Amino acid sequence: MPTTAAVSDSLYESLFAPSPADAVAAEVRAGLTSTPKTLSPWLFYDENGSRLFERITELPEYYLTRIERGLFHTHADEIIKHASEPTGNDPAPMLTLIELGAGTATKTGILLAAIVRRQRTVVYQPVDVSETALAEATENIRSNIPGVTVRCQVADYTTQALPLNRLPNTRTLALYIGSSIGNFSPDDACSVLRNLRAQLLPGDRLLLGTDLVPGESKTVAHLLGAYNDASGTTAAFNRNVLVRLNRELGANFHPENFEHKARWNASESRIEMHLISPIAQQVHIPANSAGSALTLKFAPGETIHTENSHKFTPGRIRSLLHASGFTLTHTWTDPERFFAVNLATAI
Ligand code: AVJ
Repeated sequence: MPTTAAVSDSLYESLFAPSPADAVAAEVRAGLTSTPKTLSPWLFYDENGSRLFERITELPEYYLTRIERGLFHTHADEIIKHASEPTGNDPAPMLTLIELGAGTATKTGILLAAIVRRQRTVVYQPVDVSETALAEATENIRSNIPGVTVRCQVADYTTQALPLNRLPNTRTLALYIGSSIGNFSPDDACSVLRNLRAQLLPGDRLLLGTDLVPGESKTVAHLLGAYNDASGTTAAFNRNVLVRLNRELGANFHPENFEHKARWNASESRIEMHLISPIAQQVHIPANSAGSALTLKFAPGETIHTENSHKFTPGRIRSLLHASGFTLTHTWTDPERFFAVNLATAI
């Protein structure tokens, strides 16, 4: 049963999951001893990194958040109407909202307000790895939108069971917005959505936000600008991962000795972020729970690949959803087709 599994899984996780410090040590060792060197993007989001990301979402060049928010403003009632559509066995379903990687949930309020207009009350379950972000989300929603009951859950939604405390006769609408799905390789994106699907019932809905490939109006220059902004905020966000490793692992990176670089990889349809070492240098990481001390050597021009941000075609979105157990039913995009919000039904 979904409820029992969720409870015992989270109990198991709280008893036996590696502590975050161990997870950082293990992830960093694996990534920086491989060729080419990599660091996983979840490492960006310490307190300072989360703050820098919030600033990125307000930059003029970073169109993703602005356009997605605009799509919600324009289409929230229509999105919620379609998500609440009656089916044979469920003539007037009430929605429960669950959000993967909710962060501070600033855009979600628009959708919650539309749900409350339609059904008066709603249970909202934001899931995130960051406890501080969830506290902010809860405060933000509780004080601004009457009728919402917030039940937050700290969890890694990519692998863990979700807190679906389903009331009788409700339909779950799962939100996975902001193009967070873009951080995953095509195979991993499919696994994340399948993990979600496994915890839903047929007829439940998914609202997926996806950044789009360049097209008639959108150019590669728009993409590169969004990941290499004039104020240097994205560069600071990228380098902050090295600051984090110095603080948490006692490493001795000189972040100013690494250059921020965003490049468009057309064959993989993704923006890549790298930290380039323009000079030969060595970095030391003391022994930790993941193993003995490390001396890392960087050749001039060598990079650490810190992030992939995949960009989608409509066909790719459709096939990814289908391969994960969903059917795409509606897509909303801006007139210039920079970004898409997609509604799908669990099959
Ligand atoms: C949070 C993964 C959607 O890929 O655009 C922003 C992260 N990285 N600027 C993205 C990010 C650099 C962002 N996602």
